Order: sequence, then structure tokens, then C-alpha cells
Amino acid sequence: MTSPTEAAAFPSLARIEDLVREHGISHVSVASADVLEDTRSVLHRRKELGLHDGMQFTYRNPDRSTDPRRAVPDARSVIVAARPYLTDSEPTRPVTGVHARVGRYAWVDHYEPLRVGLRIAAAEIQAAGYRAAVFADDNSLVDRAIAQRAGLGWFGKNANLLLPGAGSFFTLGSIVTSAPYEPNEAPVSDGCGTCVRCIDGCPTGAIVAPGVIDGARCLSWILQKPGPIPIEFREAVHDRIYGCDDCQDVCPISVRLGPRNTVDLDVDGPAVQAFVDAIELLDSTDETIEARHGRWWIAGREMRWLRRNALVVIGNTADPSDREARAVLDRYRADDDPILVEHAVWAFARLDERATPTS
Ligand code: B12
Ligand code: SF4
Ligand code: SF4
Repeated sequence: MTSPTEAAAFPSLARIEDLVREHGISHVSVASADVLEDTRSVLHRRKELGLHDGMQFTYRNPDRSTDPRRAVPDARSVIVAARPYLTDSEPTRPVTGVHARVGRYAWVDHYEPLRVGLRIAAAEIQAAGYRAAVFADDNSLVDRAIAQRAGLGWFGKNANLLLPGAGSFFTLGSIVTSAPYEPNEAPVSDGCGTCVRCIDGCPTGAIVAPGVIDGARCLSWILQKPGPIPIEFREAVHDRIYGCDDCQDVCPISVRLGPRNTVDLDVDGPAVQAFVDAIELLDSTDETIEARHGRWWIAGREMRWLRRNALVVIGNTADPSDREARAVLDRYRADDDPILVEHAVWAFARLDERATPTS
């Protein structure tokens, strides 16, 4: 690595924008690499209050995940990027069988093209003699906070970063670099106003204050974390197996403006996992499940947690007279795994309850 005085001119921001656009990245801006002090305090405070519900990620080491210079010691700036994941059309829901729903952000791997685009740009910065490291959905940096500092958007009451004129259906990533890009930190003013639709629309009441998520109530985390799904949230899981979109699907800004920024995706193509056949998953080996869904974040990479979710989906959504569904639940009532047994028993009882609705 050469010293900055020996280094060649680093690529302009316009050049970076051109490079990453080919990978679907639509928004780019720059933040300083200073410590994210406010976010550090928020992480510590939420840990103290237990709102992280044991989550690690950026909570594991808040002092590290809020300091870009822990990742790149002589970092001067952070180039922040956003890539849309909303699609122009909705995938077709299969009409037969019991199908579990996947959150939009996980229909395909949207992080990989974001990282690929950023790595190509980082390579040009490195070629000019500077350090540059790419982070996206990594434990090393709080992506929303650095993007907010770079003026890419504002924190919605649903905690997501909303981009002006575009909404929140974006993944975020960055290049932490020793190159001194000029920060563009003009703050974006709050666009939520008096709206509270996401707070009212969250099926579990997980948005406990504007911008504050209680991890223990958030279905997105409940479906990833280890252990039994708390009984009080099982009906709210409804047909979800991974991810939850409700607080964005009810957001008038994201719904109205999101379609201006979409990703090119054949939603009914073989690469897209928008629906998962719950019975087929429960009949599959761990190896098969991992081959299909291993890119998802599942606690300990243990496929039993996806089986657990699939059992709850069957209880909530299968036709109570569906023999195949009852047969698979029966098999799981005799499983070796006590957590799966308990979820199968619950699902069976839920089917019975749904078969005899109270007047
Ligand atoms: C842990 C994590 C989760 C956890 C916890 C989420 C959470 N809200 O913290 C779980 C598993 C629940 C989760 C769910 C989801 N996640 Co997530 N997740 C992360 C991860 C790894 C860390 C987030 C983090 O540090 N949280 C800690 C807290 C402190 O941050 P925060 O909630 O954002 O808090 C900020 C606001 O509260 C704000 N704030 C403080 N005070 C106030 C006051 C007011 C009034 C307001 C409005 C705001 C505000 O400042 C805080 C600090 O910056 C990031 C990737 C990364 N490395 O950053 C992705 C990330 C945040 N997730 C992402 C996505 C897409 C999702 C889901 C939409 C996926 C899904 N469909 O299920 C949901 C959305 C749930 C939600 N409403 O937040 C994207 C968000 C993109 C965006 N446009 O915002 C990220 C950035 C990944 C990425 N690189 O693209 N996620
Ligand atoms: S992701 Fe779902 S459960 Fe979590 S806050 Fe949003 S609506 Fe609520
Ligand atoms: S639903 Fe309303 S309050 Fe929530 S993020 Fe969207 S605009 Fe803001």
C-alpha cells in the first residue's frame, strides 16, 4: 500500500456511481468516517433494556460496529450505496399445497450484487493506492446509521431508512476507505410527519416507539432465532417462514414511490424463492433444506428452525381437512426433537380449532 502522497488520484464519485450502477445500485453518497456516537449510545441503551433480545450482529460489539476506523484504520470517508429490491410485479402464489411466504428482501440474494458492485468500485480505489473495504449487512458497521449520515434518507417510524422519492425497499452497503472523498452529509428531513401506519400495522406490536423495534416481538427476528416461537406470536406468524414486510407494505411512501425504483427480476422464474412448499420442506433432509435456503440467516445454521416455522405455517394456513398436512404433523408429533414435537402438537390443535370456528 502506498502512502497517500504517493497515491494516484482516486476515482471520482461520478466514476464510482457509473461502476456500481451496472449492478443495480441507484443511490450513492459519502459520509465521514468518524465514530457514530449517537448510534453507539442507542446500541448500548437497547442492550441494557433487552430490546436486542440476545441478537448479536451489530450489538455484539457496539464500539466496533459504530467506528469505521476499526475496519479500516486510516479511514477518511465512507461511500454509502443503496440498491432497490422491490419488483415491478408480484410473484404468482401457487394454488395447491400449503405455501409459506418469504420476505421480499430474501426472494433472491440481493446482497451479493450489491457487494459485487461495491467490490469493483473498491478495487479501483485500491488500484490508486488507498485502502478500501466493502461492508453490507455485516456485523462491522451499522448500515442504516452511516447511510443516514451520508444524507441518503431518514429513519422512518418503522426503523427503516427511507430514501426521498423512493421509500425503504432498499438494501444498504458501503465502502470504507482511506481516500478522502468529500462528505455529503446534508441531513434529509423527516418525511413521516403524523403518519403512524407502520406502528398500527405491525402484527405483533414490535414498534414500541417511533424508530424502536423490540426484537423479542419482531417476526423477522422470531423466525430466525433459536428456540420455541412464543405461543402468543404463533398466529401472527401466519404464513411467514422467513422475513416480514408488513411495516413496509403499509407504508404509503414506500408503496407509492417504491415502484419508481425497482430491481429487474423475473419473479416467477426458478431463481426466486417467494413461496416455500411447507410440506415438502418438512419431508426434506437437512442437506436439501440447506442447499435451498442456506443463504438465509438461520440461528446456528440449524435447519430445525425452518422446520419449526413450517409447522406453524401449516397450523395457521392449511385446509383443516388436508390429509397430507395432518399426516406430516402426525409424523412430527413423534419426532426426536422436543421443540418440533411441541410445535407439531400446537399446529394440530390449531387446525382443529380452525375446523370448528366459534360463532
Ligand atoms: C440486526 C438487524 C435486524 C434485526 C433488528 C432490526 C432493528 N430494527 O434493529 C431484525 C432481525 C429484526 C431485522 C429485521 C429487518 N431487517 Co435488518 N438488519 C439488522 C442489521 C444486521 C443491524 C441493524 C442494527 O444495527 N440495529 C440496531 C439499532 C440500534 O438500529 P435501528 O433499529 O436501525 O435504530 C436506529 C433508529 O432507531 C434511529 N433512531 C434512534 N432514535 C430514533 C428516534 C426516532 C423518532 C426515529 C424515527 C429513529 C430513531 O437510530 C438508530 C441507530 O441508527 C442490519 C445490517 C447492518 N449491519 O446494519 C440489517 C438491516 C437494518 N436490515 C434490513 C432489512 C431489509 C430488514 C427487514 C426489512 C427484513 C425483513 N423483511 O424481514 C426487517 C425490518 C425490521 C424493522 N422494522 O427494522 C436492512 C434495512 C434497509 C433499510 N432501508 O433500512 C439492513 C440495513 C440490511 C442492509 N444492509 O440492507 N434486522
Ligand atoms: S418486520 Fe414485521 S414484526 Fe417486525 S416491526 Fe416490521 S411489521 Fe413488525
Ligand atoms: S408507515 Fe408512515 S410512519 Fe411508518 S415509515 Fe412509513 S411514512 Fe413513516
